Amino acid sequence: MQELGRLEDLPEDYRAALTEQNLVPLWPSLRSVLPPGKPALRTKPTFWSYQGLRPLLLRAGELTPIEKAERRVLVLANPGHGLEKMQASSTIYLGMQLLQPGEWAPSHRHTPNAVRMIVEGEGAYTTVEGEKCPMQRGDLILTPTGMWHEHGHDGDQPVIWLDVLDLPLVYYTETSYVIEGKAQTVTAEGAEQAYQRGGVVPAPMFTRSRQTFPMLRYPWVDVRKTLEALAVSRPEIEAVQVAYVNPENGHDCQRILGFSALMLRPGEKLEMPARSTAMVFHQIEGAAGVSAEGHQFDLAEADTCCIPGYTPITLSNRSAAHPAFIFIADDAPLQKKLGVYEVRT
Ligand code: 1HN
Repeated sequence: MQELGRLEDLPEDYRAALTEQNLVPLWPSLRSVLPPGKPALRTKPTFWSYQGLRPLLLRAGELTPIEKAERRVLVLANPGHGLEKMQASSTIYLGMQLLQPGEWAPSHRHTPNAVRMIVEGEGAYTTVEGEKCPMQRGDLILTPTGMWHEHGHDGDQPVIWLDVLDLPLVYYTETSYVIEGKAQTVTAEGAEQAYQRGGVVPAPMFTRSRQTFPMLRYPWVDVRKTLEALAVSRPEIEAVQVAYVNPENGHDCQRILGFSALMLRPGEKLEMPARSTAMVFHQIEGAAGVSAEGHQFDLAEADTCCIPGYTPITLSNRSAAHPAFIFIADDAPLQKKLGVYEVRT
């Protein structure tokens, strides 16, 4: 590839004249914005230990009252982006949030989309647009763009969950903002029961739901059951994996980030081809190894890691006796809409 002229090759007065008129020569920067064959990736393989962060999060509960935090969160930041940017990848934000018994995180709505993967504790709930969603370990709860949400806790132990947002992307597009609101009135509970079984959806008087987000809570008990059934009924499939989708139309459950759950059978090793998306892996149950680019992360329950895009990844179950369950987040829905999604086999 032809080497291009450098900025330093240009006379001082010419560079100053360009700057004066807010002009920039392309050629000194062309190779860096358009590198050959593969993007320059800021996202670094990064691991966050739950046992490591948990005491610090509990201490935040003592140091900062909920009223002074609104959302009491430690952000899982990728050093490749700079910790202050609060990014796990170019598009994904991750945070571990703590709610103590009796605390309330007030109602608001914002443009970034969020999901919560519940990690620990009983008795907390999120109310989303009037629908009360109880939080149980492994549940996925959506709070999509523009929808009111608040968190409460009637239990007696700390509750901790993983927040996954498309905040870095929405912030980058200069569309990120919040509106504060009053406590919501609960108008629905257990709404996900209407979608208990794939293939049948509510159709009162032959009318299907037109909601963009018909299902807000994906209970782990059901997802786990589905994965186990898949492992038994389809022993030949390469990956025992399910996608979190809109049950009315089968599309990804949110527009920017995609979510799935994967079961590694006892002793199983899974080679995944390089994809253009960075990926987040969070251990729901069991123990898995995640290796990529010469890095090897051993995930125990509630551990999380991030692997940059364009990288083959090997997942392995570290137990020969028990299945391992992993929650996966990526930005494939966004990349597919943009037309830049690739799988390199
Ligand atoms: C947010 O609204 C929540 O509602 C958590 O629990 C984390 C991070 C950035 C922006 C908004 C929540 C968030 C957030």
